[in-house]
Amino acid sequence: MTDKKQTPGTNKELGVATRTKPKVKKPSMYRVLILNDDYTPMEFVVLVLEHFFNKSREEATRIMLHVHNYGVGVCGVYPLEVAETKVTQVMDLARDQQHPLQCTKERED
Ligand code: TYC
Repeated sequence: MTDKKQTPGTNKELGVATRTKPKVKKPSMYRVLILNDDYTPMEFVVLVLEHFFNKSREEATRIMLHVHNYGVGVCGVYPLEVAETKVTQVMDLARDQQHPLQCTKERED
C-alpha cells in the first residue's frame, strides 16, 4: 500500500481520464465599496466615480447620494487585481487632496 494520491479525473486501474466536467473555476469577483463620511465633498465623490469607475454623471450622483444616505455603496465589481488597483487609486487621490474618503473591497458570494 502506497500513500500516493489519486489525481482527480484519472483512474489508476483504467489509466484513462474519467472526469467529464472540465475542472475550471471562475475567478472570484470583488465589490469595490465607498464609505460615507462627514467631510469629503459630494463633488469629489462624484468625480471619483466618473474617473475611476466609468460612471456617467447621473449614475455617479445616484451612487454618491446612496452612500451619503445609507453609509456604503458599490462602485463596481471586478477581478481581484483590478479591484485592488481601484481601491489604491481612490485612496491615493483622496489622501493627496486631504479627504477622509474610505474605499475598500469585499469578495462576492
Ligand atoms: N457625506 C458627505 C457630505 O455630506 C458626502 C459623501 C458622500 C462623502 C459619499 C463620502 O462616500 C461618500 N459632504
